[in-house]
Amino acid sequence: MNPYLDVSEEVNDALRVNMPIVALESTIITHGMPWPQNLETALEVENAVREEGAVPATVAIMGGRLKVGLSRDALERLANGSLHPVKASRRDIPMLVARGGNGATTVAGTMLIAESAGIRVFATGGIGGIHRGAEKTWDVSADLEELARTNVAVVCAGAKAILDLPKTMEYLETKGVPVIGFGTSELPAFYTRQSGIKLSQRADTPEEIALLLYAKWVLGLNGGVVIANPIPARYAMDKSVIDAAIGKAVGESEAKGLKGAELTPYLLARVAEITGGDSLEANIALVKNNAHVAASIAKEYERVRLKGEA
Ligand code: PSU
Ligand code: MN
Repeated sequence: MNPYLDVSEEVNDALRVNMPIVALESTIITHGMPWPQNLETALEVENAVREEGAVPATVAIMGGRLKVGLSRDALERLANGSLHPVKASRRDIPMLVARGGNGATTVAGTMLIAESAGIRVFATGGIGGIHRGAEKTWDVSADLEELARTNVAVVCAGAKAILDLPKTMEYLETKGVPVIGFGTSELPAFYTRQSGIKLSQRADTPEEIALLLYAKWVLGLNGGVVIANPIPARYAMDKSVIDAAIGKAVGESEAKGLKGAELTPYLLARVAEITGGDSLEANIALVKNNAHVAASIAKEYERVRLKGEA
């Protein structure tokens, strides 16, 4: 057992009785959305998981402890910025633990902590990927490497077009990470339902996905799975509006010479500003939708797993 892990009582009970659990990340709260919508969204996303009969497990690092399952008070202190949490990916975790620091976990950080707690399903908004211009900058999110090695399924709305989506897909293919369209044969592009990129794998029910996850991990094929769930149609944005906003934000980031961990938060915040908050509304809707789908997958996965082990 990981001596730095603090699993909440609720999540611990759920693990003990094989209830479905959905991990949730915290960078989206601290570096992906403004206060106070970030706290409201974090609470609503937890509720979405509960509505499906699963238990939410939001992950963060507080006082050097790897927390799995946060109280409302802890969520609020993270969201309002009073803890000054750093964006915590795989590389940041040892230092935060050693120094008792506070961190909000990215997709990569959440995956590795979820796995160590025994949680296999995780819901978020969008994964990190290969940034535009990566042929010059080498900016490849650690999320992709984590997906290659850690046994957690990530339900997302695809990836934002702040990234180079074709390169991101090539990398996932190289690393053997299945990318499954949920009810779609095309990679969703976060704010819009379509990217023009065809997917090789599609599933139309949570059960199909659960069977695939079980097969993958029983086969000893370590690594994650991306479940790409399009934004609900009524919240999807106009492609020309969002493409223009992203183009502007990327151009500004290049002019400022931004790089490293600060780039993604900058782009997310600028796109929200440029669209006058419209993108934030879409973002909130798609994360909640992903939480519902992840919970239904977690339920099916528990059923399939318990049957397989019987
Ligand atoms: N993409 C989004 N929203 C987000 C992020 C990415 O559409 O909130 C966050 C996630 O936490 C993701 C991280 O894991 O940014 C990736 O950051 P980087 O590109 O620095 O690896
Ligand atoms: Mn990066």
